[in-house]
Amino acid sequence: AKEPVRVLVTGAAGQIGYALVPMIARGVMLGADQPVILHMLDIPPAAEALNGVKMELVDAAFPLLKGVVATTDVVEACTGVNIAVMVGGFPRKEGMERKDVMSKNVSIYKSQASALEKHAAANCKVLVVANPANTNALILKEFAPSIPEKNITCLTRLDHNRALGQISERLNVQVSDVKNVIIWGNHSSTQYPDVNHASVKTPAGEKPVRELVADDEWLNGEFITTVQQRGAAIIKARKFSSALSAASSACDHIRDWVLGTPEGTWVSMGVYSDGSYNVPTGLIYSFPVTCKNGEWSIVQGLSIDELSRKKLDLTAQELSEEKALAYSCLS
Ligand code: NAX
Repeated sequence: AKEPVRVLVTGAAGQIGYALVPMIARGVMLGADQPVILHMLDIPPAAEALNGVKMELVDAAFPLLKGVVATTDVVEACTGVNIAVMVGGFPRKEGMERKDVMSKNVSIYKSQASALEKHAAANCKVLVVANPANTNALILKEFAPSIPEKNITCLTRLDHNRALGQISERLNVQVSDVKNVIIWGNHSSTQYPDVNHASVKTPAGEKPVRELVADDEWLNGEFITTVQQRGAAIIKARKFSSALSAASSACDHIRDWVLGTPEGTWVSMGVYSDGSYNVPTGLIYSFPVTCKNGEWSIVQGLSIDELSRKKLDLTAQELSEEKALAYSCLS
């Protein structure tokens, strides 16, 4: 039998946490044959709710779940973890300045970075979900210098999956037959959902999405804004932000990272830029990646047309500004 893997979920008493922990305990993240020990962290005001989640995990009698640590102590939460999914953060409330929200998150991610660096298992893989996801991940990277930068990522898989979903609905095809969309840049409304290299499996072989949709106006307009603003549309409909889709996408992100992407398929992950596609280094930016043996690599050599170039640069610009704002909160 396999040794259990320790998975940390911060913000585990929140909405995404509540959807995510049962998925992890059922093997959705790491496979149906992989036992897990869940580490759940939240803050003291949520301690009682967190304990309620722990009670439900016990009640669900998940065969793969070999233990649960539910704590408000960040050191206890981080100790020995192999995977860390960072969902906890300070939400933007009405009337709050961007800088104030950033400042709260910078201080959270700075201290959690140190705890992970000191106490997590060697080679711990980190996924930041909490917004501003890219910049929180960057702060975590900066303050955990001994964690390899390749191990620190942020979630844009939800945006990627939303793009697959929109194409599947439009063409009335199975979502599992659509692949290789790309989310470039920030997990924000400046992200660029790109279908220029995406394809659909048809009885006549793989066909480009552009050819099948045959409506560039829709692909360059409404499709992009729908994906960019899907989070807001969910809040409007549900009165709460995306939770089950965020949790499911976080599982997809980690599963593909650990177990590998299928041959011929890439996914989108926010990773530390190495300058590929002339994206500035020093940012956590969403790229198309393939994964093998527990490591991601950026897909190289894709053609970038003029419209795409502008959109790649615009979202990079926003990330540079967020980075500057985050740094201004450090002093
Ligand atoms: P909730 O407010 O329901 O849950 C957040 C939880 O984090 C709360 O239980 C809170 O007590 C806890 N928390 C706050 N500070 C903490 C700290 N220092 N340490 C540990 N826990 C802490 O939010 P939820 O809807 O679950 O969303 C969580 C985060 O995900 C938000 O930042 C949200 O903006 C972000 N999202 C990111 C997405 C992505 O694709 N990257 C999509 C979904 C979501 O909007």
